[in-house]
Amino acid sequence: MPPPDPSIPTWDIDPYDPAVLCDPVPYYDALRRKGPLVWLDRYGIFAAGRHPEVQEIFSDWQRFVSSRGVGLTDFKTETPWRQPSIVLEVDPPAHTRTRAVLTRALSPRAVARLKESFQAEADALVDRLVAKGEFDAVPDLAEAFPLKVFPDAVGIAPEGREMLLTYGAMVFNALGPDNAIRRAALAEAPRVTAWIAARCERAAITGDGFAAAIYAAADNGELSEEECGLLVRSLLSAGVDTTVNGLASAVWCLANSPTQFAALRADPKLARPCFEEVLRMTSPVHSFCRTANQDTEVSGVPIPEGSKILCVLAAANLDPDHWPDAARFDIARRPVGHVAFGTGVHGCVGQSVARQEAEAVLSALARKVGRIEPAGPAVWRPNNSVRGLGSLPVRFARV
Ligand code: HEM
Ligand code: OVM
Repeated sequence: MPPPDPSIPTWDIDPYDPAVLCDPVPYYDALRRKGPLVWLDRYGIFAAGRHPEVQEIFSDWQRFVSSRGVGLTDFKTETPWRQPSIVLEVDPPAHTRTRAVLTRALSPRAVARLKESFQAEADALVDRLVAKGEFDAVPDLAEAFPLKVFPDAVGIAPEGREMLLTYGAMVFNALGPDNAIRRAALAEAPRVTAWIAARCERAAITGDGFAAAIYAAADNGELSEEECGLLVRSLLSAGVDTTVNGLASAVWCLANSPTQFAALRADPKLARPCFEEVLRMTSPVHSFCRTANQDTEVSGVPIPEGSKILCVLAAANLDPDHWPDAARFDIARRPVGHVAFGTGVHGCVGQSVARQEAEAVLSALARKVGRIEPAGPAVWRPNNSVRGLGSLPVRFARV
């Protein structure tokens, strides 16, 4: 498909090729070099990889809407694979109403209450892993920790929690094109969708966690009970794969940068800034789309109404014109303005939960592990929207 204007740089790359998804940094670098906006003729979409344009597009929900989907599917002309999210895939004012309920349910106070239980769980897990010595950090740490603490915090019963990983893979892969990765993930849809829907019902909710706080909005008449169920579904969609891949990437960064791990050990209070730098370097959500709902332009490039723009958060977070020594993993950097959580009205509403989980794990590593050594090849897992590892063999040496 030709670009809407002949002056726009055009590129025939497939960003969803498994080889690109598993080794994406050369693609990010080339995308930024080609221009502020690049036309991907294979898909007939724009892509933005520089920090200023990604920032601008995410900050303007009126020109660049989410209600036509944040993947390649245009909800205006094609049928979504599931009932759209009532927070991620809507625009203000509908968004404002549902977002307010999630903001309250995931408030700093609600999240701070979890600090001690997250830390106890992380300390116990890391003790077990140090005793084990050698293991795969993806299943044994990065998946194990969120799969325990997150459903507990939401208020989901323990049985069948692994299904949350399958559902996350469906949700994030579905945002990409109709390729083999997407088809394989969605093959699981009937079984998993029914399980998730049942977990989101009010009767299935346990305790006084995030889900109970969401359902309080049904009692005060703010939202319908059905809407509350869909917001619980949003937590289960967005809250597991993201933290799993953030934690796996954190271990990967630290295993490959012994001096940075030594700096973290020397000052365990660096756990939070360390995770921010991991997010900047590895951006667990590598890209999300927006759709132009009017003829407009960005950085002088004309964008016709209906255009999809792939915003490559991971490329913006490595933009050398924005970050000094962008390719260097430096836990002292304090990378304020990274876009790993997005920005603007849809900026991640669960970010304090993610940070609380990461702080617990990274501070346990800092206090309990002497060295993190690679113990085999790291294997990346191709995903149409998530950047992360499928396997990460490591050795934890005692302090
Ligand atoms: C939104 C990333 C953890 C729930 C987002 C967005 C990004 C993101 C990039 C913006 C989407 C957009 O603008 O289209 C991440 C990363 C995480 C993480 C990298 C972990 C490191 C979580 C957690 C939860 C969560 C733990 C739940 C507790 C959500 C929800 C939205 C969202 C509900 C939609 C917000 C809205 O549309 O207003 N996340 N997320 N996320 N995230 Fe997260
Ligand atoms: C949702 C949701 C929110 C953020 C990310 C996400 C694509 C889903 O509301 O279902 O994953």
